[in-house]
Amino acid sequence: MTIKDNGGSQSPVVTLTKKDFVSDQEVRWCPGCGDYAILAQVQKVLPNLGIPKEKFVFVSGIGCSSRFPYYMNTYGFHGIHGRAPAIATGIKISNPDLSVWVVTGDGDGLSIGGNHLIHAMRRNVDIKIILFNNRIYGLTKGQYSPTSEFGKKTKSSPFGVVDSPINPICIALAAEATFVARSVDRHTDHLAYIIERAARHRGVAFVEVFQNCNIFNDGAFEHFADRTVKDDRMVNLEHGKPLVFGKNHEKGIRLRGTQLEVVTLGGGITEDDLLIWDETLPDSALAYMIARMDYPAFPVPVGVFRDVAKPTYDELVNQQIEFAVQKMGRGNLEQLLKSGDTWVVE
Ligand SMILES: Cc1ncc(C[n+]2csc(CCOP(=O)(O)OP(=O)(O)O)c2C)c(N)n1
Ligand code: SF4
Repeated sequence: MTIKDNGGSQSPVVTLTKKDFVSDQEVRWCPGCGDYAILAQVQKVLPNLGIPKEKFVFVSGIGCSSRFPYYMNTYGFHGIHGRAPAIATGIKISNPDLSVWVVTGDGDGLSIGGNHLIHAMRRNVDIKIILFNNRIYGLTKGQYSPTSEFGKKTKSSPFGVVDSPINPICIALAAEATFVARSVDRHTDHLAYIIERAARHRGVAFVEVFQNCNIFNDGAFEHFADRTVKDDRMVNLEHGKPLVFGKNHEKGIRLRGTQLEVVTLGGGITEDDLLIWDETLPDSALAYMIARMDYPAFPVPVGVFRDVAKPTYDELVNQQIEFAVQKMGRGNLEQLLKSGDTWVVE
């Protein structure tokens, strides 16, 4: 951290670095876990935001990923399973000037906490949610999660999973989250870009990160995200640009009627025929269709699916409180609880 005198009229300008966000706690994730890469990118991005360190708070639930707040040299709250969005909502409403982050896993956020996650998103609470999706329960040693593939054999599904997986991006879009994005733990530059975009969004920002659990689900994303194949098997959504992919930028995504299709450029097909990505569309139907694209029929999409503006829950709640205080004066909770129909049980 460096502190510069800015002429005396205002408080000094504080320049933070990645190191300022590294805590003194020993990191307890397994060597090689994708969580390290996500932690490193968050610590790298936060100093860019111009927000004082004491204004950040990281809230988590339970799981390997939920150990995250220990490793951040910021305020933090290792909460209860699946409830981080509720805790974060309370923090943001009562301290609107804080930058509030939720770190959750696919088990924490989509099994036990699915309900809480959906409501934080539909309310547009100004919090940033990073969902570490390793498609397995890591902390409890390898049971299947809501994002595990159909047929997957795990310790809790020895004959294969018989339920269909949740697509977290589709859930976020259906809940009308105002910022929805996806990245991959090892694509570090892309991940840093997405985290910074999420951080700068006003309103709820939901980011799914494909995260390798090298102990209980190693290589879950390798078949499309490995550096040797990703150009042909993934597509990066870039606002205002056509959906092009392939090692030589030779393939694209076209909208034909109500269906998406993969086309090869050339032979009469040009970039003008391709879908031009627009992350600001008020209707998320197209983003939903793109989110459903999956390998091998389609490239797996990453990037920003949606970025729209809407009043936030915390600002609306605080406006109502201000309005009520102006109209009726400051309340008294004790008196309120004892008012109206109350009984003494003896
Ligand atoms: C109320 C409650 N139910 C179940 C558990 C057991 N439990 C701990 S972590 C976890 C799931 C973790 O999976 P995920 O959120 O994907 O995180 P990961 O460990 O993979 O990062 C479960 C079921 C618990 N701790 N508390
Ligand atoms: S069990 Fe998996 S998710 Fe948990 S720390 Fe180890 S590698 Fe990471």
